[in-house]
Amino acid sequence: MKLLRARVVAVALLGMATLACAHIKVTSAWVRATVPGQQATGAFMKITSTEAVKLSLVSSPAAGISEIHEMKIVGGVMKMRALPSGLDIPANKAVELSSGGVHVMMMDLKQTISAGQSVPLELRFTRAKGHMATVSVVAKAGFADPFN
Ligand SMILES: [Cu+2]
Repeated sequence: MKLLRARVVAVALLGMATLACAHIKVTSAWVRATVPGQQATGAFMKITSTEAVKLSLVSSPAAGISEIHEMKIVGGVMKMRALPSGLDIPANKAVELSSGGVHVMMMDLKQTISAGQSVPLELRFTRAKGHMATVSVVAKAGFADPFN
């Protein structure tokens, strides 16, 4: 009887842990390498989450400012602008940040980003009820997508 109860408690705890954790996965993260003097570049990746979350903040020690940008055609011209309220990541559906679409814009670069260099990024996600989840990513720098 005692053993049975212990097992029930363990299962209940396991269930809770699953609910409490968003299981956000970031893969294929890369940053476009820069040439000396270049002030800005883009970071790209794939994000999946088992629950709906919003990518709300990005930061990197390599850049003074990191923003989430979208590409939009305004008057026939492709323009970039910061997403004012972050990027929605639906549950169980991969969202790709790519050079032609939504991307992370890294500005006020601290130094040249050479191909092959590792660039740390910290992604902050907002979950239901305003809880935050932080995911640390090491992106690979290259002049082209190393995952494609
Ligand atoms: Cu941009």
